[in-house]
Amino acid sequence: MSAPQQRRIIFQHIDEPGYTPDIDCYLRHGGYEILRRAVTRPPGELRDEVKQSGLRGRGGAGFPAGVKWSLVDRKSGKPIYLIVNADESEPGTFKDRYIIHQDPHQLIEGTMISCFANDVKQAYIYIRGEMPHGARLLERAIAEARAKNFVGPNILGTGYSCEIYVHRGAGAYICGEETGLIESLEGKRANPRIKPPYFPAVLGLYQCPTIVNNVETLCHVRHIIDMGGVEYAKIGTPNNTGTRIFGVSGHVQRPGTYEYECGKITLGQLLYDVCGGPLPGRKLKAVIPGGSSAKVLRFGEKFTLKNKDGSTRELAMEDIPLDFDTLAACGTMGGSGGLIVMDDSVNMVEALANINAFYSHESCGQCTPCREGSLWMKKITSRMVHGNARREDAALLKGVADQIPGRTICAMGEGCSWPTQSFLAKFGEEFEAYHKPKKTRPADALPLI
Ligand code: L3W
Ligand code: SF4
Repeated sequence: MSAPQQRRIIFQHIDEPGYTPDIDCYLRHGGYEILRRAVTRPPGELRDEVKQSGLRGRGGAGFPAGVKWSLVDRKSGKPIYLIVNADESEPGTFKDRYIIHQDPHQLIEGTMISCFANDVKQAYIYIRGEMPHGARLLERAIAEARAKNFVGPNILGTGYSCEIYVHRGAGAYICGEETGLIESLEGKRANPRIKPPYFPAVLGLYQCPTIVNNVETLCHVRHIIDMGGVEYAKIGTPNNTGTRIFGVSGHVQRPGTYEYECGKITLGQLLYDVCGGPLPGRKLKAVIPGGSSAKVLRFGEKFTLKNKDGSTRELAMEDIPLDFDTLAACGTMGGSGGLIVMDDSVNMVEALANINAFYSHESCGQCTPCREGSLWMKKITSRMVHGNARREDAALLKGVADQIPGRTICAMGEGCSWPTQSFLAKFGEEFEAYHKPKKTRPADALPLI
C-alpha cells in the first residue's frame, strides 16, 4: 500500500516558492487573522477548543495540551507565565528549528493566542543556544509583530497586553526538560526539579503557575482555534489527533521533515515510499522512532498487540502506524517525532557508544543512577569499540542500564538507559561478539563524541 498524501497544516506554506519569514509575507497568507478573531472570544472558550481537539504535546511526552492548560492554578493571584520550549536538543530532532527558520510568525501567532487563552501577560521563548539564526529571526519577528500591535500593550485595541521575550540557552540538553529550563530561565544551573507533587502548572517560573509547551504544539493551537477543536479532532486517529511532523535522518534516500496525520501513515510507508528506502545496495537495519531516547526497533521484528476486546494481533514493524499509542504498545515511543534510520553498514555497538557519550556528557549530575550510570554505559561501550571489551561487558552494560529507570528526578534517567536496554535486547549478538580478543573499531569509523 503506498503512502497517503501529506496533510500539511503546520507546513501549509513552508517550502512554497517565495514564502519568506517576514511579516508582510505572513500577512499576505492570512497571518494573524486567527489571533484577530481569537481575542474577541472568551478565553475559557479557547481553552475548551484546545481540550476538545485532543492535541497532545509534540515535545516528547505526548501529554494532552488542553489538560495541561486546565491544570494551571488560576486562583493563586500570581501571574501566569507561558514558556515556549524551543530548546530542541534531542538527537535526531530538527522540526522546531525548521518551523522557526521558515515561519517564525506562525509560532508567534500560536503563542499569542495561547497567552490570551490563559491570561498570560509575559511569555518566553527559550531557544537552544546553538540556534543563533533562529533566535535572530524570532527577535525580528517579535519586533515586526509588536509594530503591528499583535504583541505588546493593548493588543488590537482589546485592552489585553502581552510581551514575548526570546531567551537563549547555552548549549545544555537538560535545559529542554521543562523544570531544568525554568531553573535556567531564572538564572540558575538547569537542575530539573522533583515533580510531583508540584508541576509547573502550579509552581513554575518564579514559583508562579507556568505553561511549558513545545514549538510545534503552539503552532497547532493556531489551527485548532481556526477550525475548531471538534473539527481538528477528526484529523488523525482517536486519542492521536491532528498532524505530526516527522523528521527523518540517516540512511534513507530522501531524509527530511514530513507532515502526516497521526496514525494514518505506517513506519514502512514513511521510510520506503516517502523517504525512498535504503541507499543503493543497502538494507535497512534499525530505526529509533522518536529521538535518541526512544527504544530502537529492528527491521523484521514483529509485535503482539492487545485489541480492545482482549484478543491479540500480530503487527510487523513496517506496519506500525505512527501514533503515540501504537509506538508505546510496541515498547518504544513517538517522542519528539525524529526518526533515526540505520542501514546494514552500521555497527550497533558504535552507534550506542555515540549515544552513550552524549547522555553521559549531558547528565546534570543530580541523581546518582543517571550521573554514574550514563558514565559507566559510556565507558563500557567505549572500551568495546576500542577493542578492550571484557567477557562480562554485555551483561554488565545491561545491569547498569536496568538500574537507572524509575530512580531519577527527571525523564533523562529513562532516556539514557532505554537506548542501551533496547540495543542489547534487539542486537545482543553484536555486543556479545565484542569480548572476543582484539575486535577493534574499523579504521574509517566516525570518531566518538
Ligand atoms: C500538571 C500533572 N502537569 C504531567 C505535564 C508536565 C509536562 C507534561 C509531560 O518529558 C518527554 C519524555 C522524554 N499536573 C501533570 C502535569 N504534567 N502530569 O505534562 O510530563 P511528563 O512527566 O510525562 O514528561 P516530561 O518530563 O515533560 C518529556 C522525551 O520527552 N524526550 C524528549 C526530549 C527532547 C525534546 C526535544 O529536543 N524537542 O523534546 C527525551 O527524553 O522521553 O517522555 O509538561 O508538566 N499531574
Ligand atoms: Fe539530572 Fe539525570 Fe537526574 Fe535528570 S535524571 S535530574 S539529568 S541526574
